[in-house]
Amino acid sequence: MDGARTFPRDFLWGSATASYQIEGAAAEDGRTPSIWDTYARTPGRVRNGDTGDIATDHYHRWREDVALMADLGLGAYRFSLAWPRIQPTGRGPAVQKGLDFYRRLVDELLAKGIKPVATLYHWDLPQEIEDGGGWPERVTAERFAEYAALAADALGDRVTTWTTLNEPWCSAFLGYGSGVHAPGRTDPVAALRAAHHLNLAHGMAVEALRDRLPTGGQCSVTLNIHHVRPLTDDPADADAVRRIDALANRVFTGPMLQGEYPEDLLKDTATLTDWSFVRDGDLRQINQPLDFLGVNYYTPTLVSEAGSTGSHTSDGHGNSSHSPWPAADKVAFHQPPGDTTAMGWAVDPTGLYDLLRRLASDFPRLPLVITENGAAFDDYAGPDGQVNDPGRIAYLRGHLAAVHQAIADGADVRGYFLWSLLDNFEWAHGYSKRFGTVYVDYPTGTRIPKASARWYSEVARTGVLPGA
Ligand code: IFM
Repeated sequence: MDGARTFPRDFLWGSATASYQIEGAAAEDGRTPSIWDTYARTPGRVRNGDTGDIATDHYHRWREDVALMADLGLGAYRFSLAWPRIQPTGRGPAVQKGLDFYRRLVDELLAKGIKPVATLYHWDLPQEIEDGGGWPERVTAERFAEYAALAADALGDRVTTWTTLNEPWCSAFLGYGSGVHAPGRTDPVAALRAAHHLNLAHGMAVEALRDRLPTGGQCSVTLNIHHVRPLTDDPADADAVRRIDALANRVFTGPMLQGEYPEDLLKDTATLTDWSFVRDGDLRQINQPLDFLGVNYYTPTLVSEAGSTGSHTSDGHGNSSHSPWPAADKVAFHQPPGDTTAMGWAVDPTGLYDLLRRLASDFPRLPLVITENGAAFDDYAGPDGQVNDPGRIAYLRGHLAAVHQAIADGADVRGYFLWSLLDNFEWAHGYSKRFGTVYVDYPTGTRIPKASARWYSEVARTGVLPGA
C-alpha cells in the first residue's frame, strides 16, 4: 500500500479546457467560422457529424462553470481564447463583444480566487486565414502576432500567465500531414512549413506579450512532448526513436528553447524540403526566454524500425492513409502494453515520470507545468444520477504519483492541469469521448460532477495525494 504524498505548498492545481471544445455560440457576437467549423461540416470528417456549434454551451453557462470550479476548490483554470471571436477575419481591430466575454470570465475567476491561465491558440484558426494559405504561410505568423497584441492589450491587466500555442505538433502534422485534424490537408511539406511558421508565431507572440504585460507577466508554450520508447534494444529501433523524437519534439524545442533546428531533422527531411522557408533572423526571434514549459502527456509512443517483429498499429493519432510523420516511412508504431482508456491509449504513468526527468535534464533552468493530463472513459449517469468513474481516478492517482516522484527526484514541476474540466467536443471523435471530471448531459447541458471531480477536489484543496 502506497503512503500519502504531499506536494509543494505553492503547487498550482487546476483544470483545462479549450474554446472550440466547450464554448458553442459559434455564430454569436461577431464570431466567424474557424477551420474546425468548416472541417466539422465536411461529411465524414467528424464522428456522427458532430460540430462545436453548441458544445457544452459554456459561452452562456460560464458563470455556472466558474462556480463549479470554485466548489471544486481549483486554484487555476487554463482556457483558450477563440481567435475568430476576437478578430473574426484574422486582421483588423478586435471585436468588443468577443473581448467582453473573456473579460467577464476572467473577472469572475479572479473574484473566486482562481488564477486564469490563457492560451492564445488551441486550434481554431479563422477560416479566412486558412483561405489565405494557413500555417504553411509566413503571413499567418505575422497575423498571429497582431492577434496576440490585441489579446494582451485587452486582458493583460487581468491575466498574468499566457501560453502562445497548444500542441503545435497537432496543428502542423495532424492538420496538414495526415489530415485527421482541421484543415484536413495531406501534404508533408506543408506540415513542415506549418511547423516552422507555428514556431515563428510563438516567438513573435512572446515578443508582443512581453511588450504589453506588466512586470511579472509569464509567457509559455504548451507542447505534447511524445515520450518515445524503442520496441527492442536493436540499434535500428533506437534510430526510429531518434527520428520520431525529432519530428514530434525537437522540431519545436530546438528552435524555441535552443535557437536551432536539429541537424538530424534537417537531414532526415532533406528529400522533401531544403527548409529555405526559414529566413535569416527567424531562429533568433523564435528563441525567446520562457517562464515555464507547458507539458501535455497522455500515453507513451512505442516504435521500431518497420519490418522488425511485433504488431504494427496506428500511432494513436487517428486513422488516415496519410502519415503525420514526414519522411518516416521506415518507422513502425506499436500499441504499448497495459490497460487502455476509451481512446485506446495505453495507461502508463512511467512515461510521464521519464518525460519529466528528461526535460529537467535537457532544460535544467526551465520550470515545467503539466498543462494537460487525463483520460477518456465511457462514463454514464446511473439511475441515481451519479457518475462513477473509478478508471479515471486510478489514472489520475498513478500520474500524480509519477509527478510527485519526478519532483522528489529533481524535476521543477510547478503545477498540474487536469484535462478536462468538462466533457467536451473531442475533435474528430466528436462527443463520443468523455474526458471531463464533470459529466455533461448534452441534450440539456446539465453538469454532474463525476466521482473523479470530488476525488481531485480533495487533492487540490489539501495538496496531498492520498495513499492507495
Ligand atoms: O482534447 C484534447 C486537447 O484539445 C488537446 N490535447 C489532447 C486532448 C485529448 O485528446
